[in-house]
Amino acid sequence: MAGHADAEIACDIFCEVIDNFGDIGVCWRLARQLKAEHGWQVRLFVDDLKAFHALCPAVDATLARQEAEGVVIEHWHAPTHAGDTLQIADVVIEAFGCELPAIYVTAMARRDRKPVWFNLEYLSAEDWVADFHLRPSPHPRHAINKTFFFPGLGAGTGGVLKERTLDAQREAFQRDAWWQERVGIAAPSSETTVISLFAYENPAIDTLLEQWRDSPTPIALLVPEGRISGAIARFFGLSGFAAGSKAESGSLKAYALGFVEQPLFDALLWAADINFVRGEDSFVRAQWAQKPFVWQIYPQADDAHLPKLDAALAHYANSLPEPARAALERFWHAWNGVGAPDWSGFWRYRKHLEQRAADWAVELASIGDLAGNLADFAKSQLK
Ligand code: TRH
Repeated sequence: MAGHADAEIACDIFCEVIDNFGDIGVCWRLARQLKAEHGWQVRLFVDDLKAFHALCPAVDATLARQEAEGVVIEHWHAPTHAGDTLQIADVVIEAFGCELPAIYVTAMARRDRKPVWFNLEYLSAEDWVADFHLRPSPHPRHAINKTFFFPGLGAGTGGVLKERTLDAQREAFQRDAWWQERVGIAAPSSETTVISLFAYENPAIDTLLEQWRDSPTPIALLVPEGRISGAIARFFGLSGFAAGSKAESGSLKAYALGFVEQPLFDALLWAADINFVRGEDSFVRAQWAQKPFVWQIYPQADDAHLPKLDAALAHYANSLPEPARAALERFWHAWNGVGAPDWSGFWRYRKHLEQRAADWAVELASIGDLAGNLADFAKSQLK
């Protein structure tokens, strides 16, 4: 029997928002891409529509069911809830180990044509990921397998999300217009180093702000309103650093930006010379931006995140000349609680870091994009 044509494939994605924006950020990006690039009929179950609304203002947090960008969005209001009528999709994605409604799993197992069931894991650059990617795991009670889908940075993993149009959009980016529109000033001259700062609270921020203030050349700091804003405000002696705020000290000028809908986030990364990013999705976007970046990994108990940080460095930094590689490693470590940041010792390798950023994007693209990899595997199973 012939496999499914893309247009017939119905896909349900289940997303539990643990905190912040990464869980829904990844699911929303994947949902849009499966719809727009693969023509799938996508339904996205999300338990927190407020976080979703921040990424997509068209989403109305009071509605049980709605549609945005061709994706059906269900407010997943209880663990047992699986939509008003129980429809089982061809492809079912449970994001980050969230538990599917039991009634839905039972119905999946009973379906004549079994759905392809993925557990989409968090991104990790660790080597073991390739060994576990696409491994099936039989359900303990029902006759159905779940497949582990591991995003990753290396060959044999599921890769990371990247839209087909992303590079063309980046190349068409209008820097001057962006500065006028988003920051309300003319774009700074090339003498100024532009830094974007999307971060969690971070004990290293004060030292870094001092180093930027005392820098021999001007620094423009762009700070999306969020968890780091309080520290910026305190540094400048302000009561807050909400969108639209500006502050200046020594060589450092800082500008607070509003949180923008997800498709507009990339432009911030394109506008800056170096990007501080965090979590999962912005970490990936910084790589596609082809600019040097600093990653604040999502902190875990017992420093379990540090080997993951080093695994990412092993991929990203491996072909840098040794002093630049060591400086990058030291700086990333310092931004993640190990050691003190040394901005000038890091940024003196700017040219090497820029070259590496461009080369790395080519390497990373060679493993294919996550949505395409997932769609290919699903179609190979739907026969
Ligand atoms: O928000 P994050 O820290 O998300 C997470 C969560 O903590 C999650 O639980 C954890 O498991 C995961 O990290 C590893 O960082 P992340 O992943 O970068 O997600 C932020 C999203 O917000 C990303 O999709 C970009 C988006 N964004 C906008 O859409 N507009 C904005 O203005 C900004 C600053 C970000």
